[in-house]
Amino acid sequence: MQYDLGKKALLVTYPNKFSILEARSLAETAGYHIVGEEFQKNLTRSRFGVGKGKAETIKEAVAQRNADIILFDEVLKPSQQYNLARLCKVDVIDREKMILEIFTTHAVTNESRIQVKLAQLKYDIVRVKEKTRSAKLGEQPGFYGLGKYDADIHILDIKRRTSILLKKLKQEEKKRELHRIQRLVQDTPLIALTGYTSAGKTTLFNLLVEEKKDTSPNVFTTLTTYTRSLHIKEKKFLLTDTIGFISKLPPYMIQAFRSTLSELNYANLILLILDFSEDVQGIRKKLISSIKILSALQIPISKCILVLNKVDMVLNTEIEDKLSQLRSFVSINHMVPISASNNYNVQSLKNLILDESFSN
Ligand SMILES: Nc1nc2c(ncn2[C@@H]2O[C@H](COP(=O)(O)OP(=O)(O)OP(=O)(O)O)[C@@H](O)[C@H]2O)c(=O)[nH]1
Ligand SMILES: [Mg+2]
Repeated sequence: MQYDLGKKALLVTYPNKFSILEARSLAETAGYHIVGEEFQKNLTRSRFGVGKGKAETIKEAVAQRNADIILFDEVLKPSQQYNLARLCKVDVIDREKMILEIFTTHAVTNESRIQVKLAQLKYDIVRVKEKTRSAKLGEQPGFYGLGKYDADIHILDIKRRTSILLKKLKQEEKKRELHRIQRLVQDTPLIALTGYTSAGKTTLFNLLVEEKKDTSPNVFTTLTTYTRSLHIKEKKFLLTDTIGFISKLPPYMIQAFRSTLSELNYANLILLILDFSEDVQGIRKKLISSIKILSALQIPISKCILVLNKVDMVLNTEIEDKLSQLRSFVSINHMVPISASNNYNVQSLKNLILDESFSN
């Protein structure tokens, strides 16, 4: 029997473990079947993203592996995308497009669907603008057959659709605001889970509030914010699960998901979850980029408890060493190693939540 494994893709990414694992996960979550991989240190060269020699190697690999598509783990300009596609005779999808494809299939609420559409329009407008620029310069007239008039109409249309969607998004935000006001009236502290995609946020959410939301090793399993009541001893909290972070997320996408992430702004306490089973370098990278995103949202790190999840996968002898290495490069008051799937040390986390919320 034939199984549909998705399009056969050749993955082009950076030659380090962190990029490779993340790119594979992105590609698989977007539904591609990886048939080959090529690695290159620089994916931002002007003509093809890679140099001419590497572009030829990619072309050969595509033919050899019979790939239908190239997944390029970097943001490409339309001209680079076109050059590489023409050389290799297959479509090229860049990192941004891959992320958009995943968002499109995972968005389930009104709000996240609007956000995804807005991000898609943003992606399109950048490309239409570059096409008209290149057309004016007389570059690649065949490909950029779009006349100035057509392009202007296209841009106007994108702007019109954007403003309609922004109005709809405002309405959704108003609904969210109402919930917030209700919460304030009830005076219930809000705790938000945040961190990299696949760190185990939803697994911890499910454990704490006895839910059954989807969890999986794929990236971006959760695209929608959920809030549930949480009781620790006699005290009532609200717990929110949010969309995960990913490295090199273009700023406009953070912008697009701002209203979902804005839950974080209203949280009294933030549980920043990291996968403690990764090596210290990987954890450090993710921690730094999480802190960057939080500061872009004007959230002070002092509001965070660092939750080091998946400690069941770390050797006992390594735990202390890893903890002290982490302490040496970030000054966060509280770090708690836990295992959300094994319910290990989760009680310490709950005690800390109680202490923190009373001290605030
Ligand atoms: N070994 C181990 N695996 C865990 C633990 N917690 C979660 N996982 C696994 O890690 C994977 C990701 O978990 P999720 O809870 O879906 O992660 P998430 O942070 O919600 O991910 P996104 O929704 O994609 O942002 C799943 O396969 C979980 O089973 C843990 O404590 N130990
Ligand atoms: Mg999740």
